[in-house]
Amino acid sequence: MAVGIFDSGLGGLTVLDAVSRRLPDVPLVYFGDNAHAPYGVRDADDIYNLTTKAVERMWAEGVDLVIIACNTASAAALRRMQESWLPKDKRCLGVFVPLIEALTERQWGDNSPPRQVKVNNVALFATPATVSSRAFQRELAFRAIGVDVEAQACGGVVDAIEDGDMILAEALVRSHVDALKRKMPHPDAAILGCTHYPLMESTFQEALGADVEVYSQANLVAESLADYLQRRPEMLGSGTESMFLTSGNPAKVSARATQFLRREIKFRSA
Ligand code: DGN
Repeated sequence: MAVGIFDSGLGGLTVLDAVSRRLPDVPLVYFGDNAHAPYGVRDADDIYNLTTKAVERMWAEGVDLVIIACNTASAAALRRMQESWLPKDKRCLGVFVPLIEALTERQWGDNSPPRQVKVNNVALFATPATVSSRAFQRELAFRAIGVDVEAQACGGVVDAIEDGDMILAEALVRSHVDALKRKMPHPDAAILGCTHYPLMESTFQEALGADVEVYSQANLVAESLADYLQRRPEMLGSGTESMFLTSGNPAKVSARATQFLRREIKFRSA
């Protein structure tokens, strides 16, 4: 039985890459909803409908556990999916909780009351839909008190990366960091709350300054999945090859993914 990794497009390959390095024997089924990307500017109902449809498609490949690697879908749809849609024998895990557990120095599944943590001022960089959902702040409030979060919607960055225009992406990141700093001059931690932003991590770090700790998701999600599978080995099987599905044009998506990961990736039509 494979583990599914869902993203609105190619950004989730940063998570797939980290998971396959951490858990090299676990077969993965990746679904990129490239036909409908980007999600960051869609409304919550739309994101919910697209995400549930994609997860159902992954179930058809025998996947019982899906990582919703897309922050926008994790923010706008995951809670609703878990509360009113997901059958008992299926699981969907999001990408905020591992990040917040790292930020608040908690172990997986620690449900003790919220408490004071080391960080006081947190800058969140994410898509407009993630920022307006306030899902990050909600999940953080379950675990920590006294943390001030300033969120910056980073319009345009995902499109620039998807288009391969890294010069534009860099300029946009710098201007979003400047905008954030006008609202919060001295953050002590920064969250890259979008699958694509690890590709710009050095630009974020440089623009923020060396004293700001930048939290990027991919490795934290991989670590949290390894931990989860150790506790829930029945969610895991072996034997199948990894598979890449897209709702978009497989030839185009494969070419872009191969560039992205610097190894050959072959997508097939979902
Ligand atoms: N994958 C999305 C996210 O992590 O928020 C970014 C791409 C998008 O659909 N906007």
